[in-house]
Amino acid sequence: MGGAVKVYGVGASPFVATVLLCLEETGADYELVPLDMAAREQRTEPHLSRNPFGKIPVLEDGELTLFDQAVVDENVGKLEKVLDVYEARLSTHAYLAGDFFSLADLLHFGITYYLVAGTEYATLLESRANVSAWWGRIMARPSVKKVAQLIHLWLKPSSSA
Ligand SMILES: N[C@@H](CCC(=O)N[C@@H](CS)C(=O)NCC(=O)O)C(=O)O
Repeated sequence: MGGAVKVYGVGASPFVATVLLCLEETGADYELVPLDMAAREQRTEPHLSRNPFGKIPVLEDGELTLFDQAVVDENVGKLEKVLDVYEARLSTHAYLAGDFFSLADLLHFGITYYLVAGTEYATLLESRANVSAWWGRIMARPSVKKVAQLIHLWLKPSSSA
């Protein structure tokens, strides 16, 4: 076995923190390799060779390099099953907890927005009529529109001022 798993990123990122937590919980030997986010080191080489999307975290275990896109790709099957459950639930109620917008919906926003706007998997939602309508209702909320704009600048910084 070759050395510690390397995690490229900064602990302030919730995605990095989640990976670190998994490694801690499993007792894996790991090393956090910080990037200078202020200097946009994640968007330059050699990081772009690790993750062409220029994101953190990236996990390197010997010859294996994993970034979230790979994790998403590998878990599409699981996500489809979860979305089928949502589809059935949302056939009887407008929102997850009932016919009212609640924390249950709100907590889905960040990661679902990322899936729709930042990956090629938007069709997973679009192909499910009730899930798609639910997402439309969420996206129509003024609060969501405002926050989505902020996220969009983050996902596509080149379009920001
Ligand atoms: N988990 C997703 C998202 C990761 C993510 O958005 N990381 C942010 C930090 S929390 C990042 O790398 N931002 C830097 C950038 O986009 O340039 C992925 O790896 O694709």
